[in-house]
Amino acid sequence: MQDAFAKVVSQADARGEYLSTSQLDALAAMVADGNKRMDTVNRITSNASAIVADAARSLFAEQPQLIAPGGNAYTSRRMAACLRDMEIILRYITYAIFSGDGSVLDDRCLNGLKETYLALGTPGASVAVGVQKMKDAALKIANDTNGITKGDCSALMSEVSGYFDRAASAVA
Ligand code: PEB
Repeated sequence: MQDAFAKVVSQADARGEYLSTSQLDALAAMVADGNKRMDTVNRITSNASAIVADAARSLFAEQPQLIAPGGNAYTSRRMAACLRDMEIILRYITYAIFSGDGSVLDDRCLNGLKETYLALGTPGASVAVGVQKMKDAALKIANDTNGITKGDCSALMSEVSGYFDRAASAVA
């Protein structure tokens, strides 16, 4: 697990070089925009239950076979496991946003997840749809300009999108 700082340090160390100007510039920009990152993590974190529940509700409305008898989220036990999985994925995405680096998400959550779903007989493609729905909700909440000074968050939002896309494509 690395953050954006550790990553450039290990890249520079692998080449036996000092940090480059472009690396320093990129990190300086990240620090300058740090409040946007913290706000984004805070907003997603404090709305996590709603993000998960709404995405799951919408997934089950689109794919009712999941909650029909015999479905992969049928019975409370499987429903609970499903909601828990979505919550875990969202939690690791917030860690990646906070760190400015996806390695925590890759190493501790996504690595082997597709194989786990294959072994369980859980449809990874449906999990991916759930993740995309969480992405839409999270971006809406993170981008809500109500009550805050409006700034340019486009780069951060595309980074955030990227973590959700990475999670979705890892299980699909
Ligand atoms: C991954 N999910 C499940 C299991 C594991 C994970 C390891 C098996 C053990 C258990 O049931 O607890 N665990 C989870 C995860 C990490 C981890 C992400 C990362 C660190 O440690 N069912 C559906 C939907 C989908 C779903 C498509 C969107 O119909 C999920 C939610 N995951 C689901 C279900 C089970 C499961 C387990 C239903 C239970 C499977 C079963 O027992 O049949």
